[in-house]
Amino acid sequence: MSAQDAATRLFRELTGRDADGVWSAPGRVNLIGEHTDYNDGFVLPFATPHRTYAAVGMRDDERIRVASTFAEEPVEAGLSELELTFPISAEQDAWAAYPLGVAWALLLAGASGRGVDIAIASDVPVGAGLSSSAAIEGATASALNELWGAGLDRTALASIGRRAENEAVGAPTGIMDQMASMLGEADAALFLDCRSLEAQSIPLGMAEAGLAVLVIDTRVAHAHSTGGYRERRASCEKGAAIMGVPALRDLSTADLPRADGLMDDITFRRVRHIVTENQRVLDTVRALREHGARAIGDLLTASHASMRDDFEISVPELDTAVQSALDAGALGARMTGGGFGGAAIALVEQDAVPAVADAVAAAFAAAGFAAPNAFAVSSGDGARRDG
Ligand code: GAF
Repeated sequence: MSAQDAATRLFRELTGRDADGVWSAPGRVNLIGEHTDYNDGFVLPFATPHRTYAAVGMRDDERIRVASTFAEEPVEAGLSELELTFPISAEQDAWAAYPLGVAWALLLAGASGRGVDIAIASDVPVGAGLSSSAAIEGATASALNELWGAGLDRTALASIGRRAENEAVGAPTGIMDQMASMLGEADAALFLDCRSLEAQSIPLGMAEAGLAVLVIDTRVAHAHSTGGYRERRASCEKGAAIMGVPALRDLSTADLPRADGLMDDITFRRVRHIVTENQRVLDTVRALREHGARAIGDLLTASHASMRDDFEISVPELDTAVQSALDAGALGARMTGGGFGGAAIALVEQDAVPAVADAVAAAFAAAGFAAPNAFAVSSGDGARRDG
């Protein structure tokens, strides 16, 4: 059964009636530009063909109820008491902070409306670093924006999703994932300036170039609400403060020698990753425009080396995925997303997809890692109404 049908069916089981509508939003693959978003920098993600569907209907009272195919029980709250709900401590209900957080953030932004029932189903792999969370946020925000007549544009809805993630879920993330999920376009990546939120669609032309993006899900679970992600963010803020700039976005590679003299080695390497990664995003956009997808492989691989050596957010499984894909002929490869697990991507010849996937699987087996899940992705559409 498709995820859309599963959401529609779950809604009927929950309420005994048909939903008022079905909305969906995709996950994202980040082509390049990692941890640059919360440094006011540049990113270049694209929307996945995998989507999350929300079948939604209005209620006659002021309550909100969310159900999903991946949870045993629905979670329910009064619209006026939503903020008392966060953080959700019961592990089995933690997922509900995403849709409930979106409703809460929309109400804070001035939306108003009656209660709603929401049934969610998804085919975005969870924990794979493809931002299944932004997909839930995007589908829910699109639905409530319409049903509550809030009239917010896609960029504003991305900010609603980010607020839910930061304040209701408690993950200190940037805006990249929500923007990619709301604004993605088929066969294009989204070149986003995370300071101005100005976004441009950059055609990828993968199929014309005979290339494919292979996602390699290492199956190493990751979370952004704790630990390493938060620490990296703090190091970036420290580096910017030492350099006397509002954000690391305001530094260029010419500033790095001065930075090196002013801060400890770890902070300097965190800063160097962000500064060089911003430059790599700009270089990738230029290469795509001037020469096409075949020209970006080395930039992807350089991005991975920077995350592995300077930002230190890779894990052995991600390094193995990248190296074995390159050894098998990939034009470039890098981990994608927040790191500490999740997925890598490899830019490969279309007809070499099975051979590269096999080579990566063999390298994982030889290293004693659990088998990875590799699949080719093309870029899909952003959030939309489906029914
Ligand atoms: C996660 C976060 F949610 C994004 O905001 C971004 O910081 C990314 O990690 C790293 O580039 O996906």
